[in-house]
Amino acid sequence: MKKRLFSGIQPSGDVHIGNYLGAIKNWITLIDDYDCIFSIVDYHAITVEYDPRQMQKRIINAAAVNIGAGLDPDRCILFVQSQVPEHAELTWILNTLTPMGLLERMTQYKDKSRQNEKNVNVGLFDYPVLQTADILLYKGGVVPIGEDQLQHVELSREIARKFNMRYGELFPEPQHLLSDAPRIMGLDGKTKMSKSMDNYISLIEEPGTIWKKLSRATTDENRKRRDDPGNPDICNLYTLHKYFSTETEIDKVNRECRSAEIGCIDCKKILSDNMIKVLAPIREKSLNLMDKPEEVLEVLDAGAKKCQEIARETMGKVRSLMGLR
Ligand code: AQP
Repeated sequence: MKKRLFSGIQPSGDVHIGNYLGAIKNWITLIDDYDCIFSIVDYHAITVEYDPRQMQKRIINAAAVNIGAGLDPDRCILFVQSQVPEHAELTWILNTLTPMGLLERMTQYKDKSRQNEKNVNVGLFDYPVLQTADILLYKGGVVPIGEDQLQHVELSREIARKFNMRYGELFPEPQHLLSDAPRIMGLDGKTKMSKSMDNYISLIEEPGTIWKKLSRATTDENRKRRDDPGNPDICNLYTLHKYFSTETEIDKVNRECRSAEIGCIDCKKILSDNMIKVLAPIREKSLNLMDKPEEVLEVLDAGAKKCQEIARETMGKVRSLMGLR
């Protein structure tokens, strides 16, 4: 029996290269070793302001981009969270085991509260408990994530432990799994690349826009003029080269930036050309799928059916252990 793996992505905007390098690319390879369930977590995405008329499109696009990037729905489960209401039910139960003080410490909650000052709602506060329910509903033992989610997975372990101690052994304590790109920075080089910030390159970005965005991106800020030697160690774009360029190109950029043989624009051009090349097949397949939403919905419905069955079984056990009907 393969170990169960669970992870999710919010339909909160364009899926970007941070989501891809930090999570999706890893998910694709993990399918070989784990029994994988991936979710488009729409209940999470409604914790901030959004346009309900756009939500269905966002869900379909998020699924299309995941498949377009190489996530094979025949070899894993891909589904939409809100199609399995047990996520909300288990969240309520886990709420009763979660101290407020632990949730108050969550940095994502603090950051998002600052970003959404006019809508600091209970859902935003409770986000990590819903995430714990997502994982435990399927008895997910392994959770591949980006670094920003580490604190949440740690909390899920604590909640699982509490449930098991209080009501009887049922849940595994979820273990996180980081990719080799756990934190991709945004184009400003200062904040995490995020769907909700204007600092990302989407996986289906038009080639011209990739160049436009990279040409404005922040590099080594100490390098003021073309003739100044640069320092790749503190340049966010040099980090991106590591995921899109060849070894030879990376070495060359490293050397020639330090000696000022190339300027930032030259470095950006190489990165842009390579990024366009790497993302081209993902973009093509994703756009193709977006044009056939019924095919994507078929995949999602089939996934939901499988998840509903697993979720119903888990909730049966939860209710029985807790003395509920
Ligand atoms: N910049 C990043 N670097 C590495 N990994 C990242 N992830 C997100 N941003 C980066 C990982 O991608 C997976 C899916 O993320 P999510 O959609 O659940 O939400 P998020 O972490 O909140 O991502 P965003 O893009 O920043 O969305 P918004 O702006 O809506 O909050 C997760 O595994 C995440 O760690």
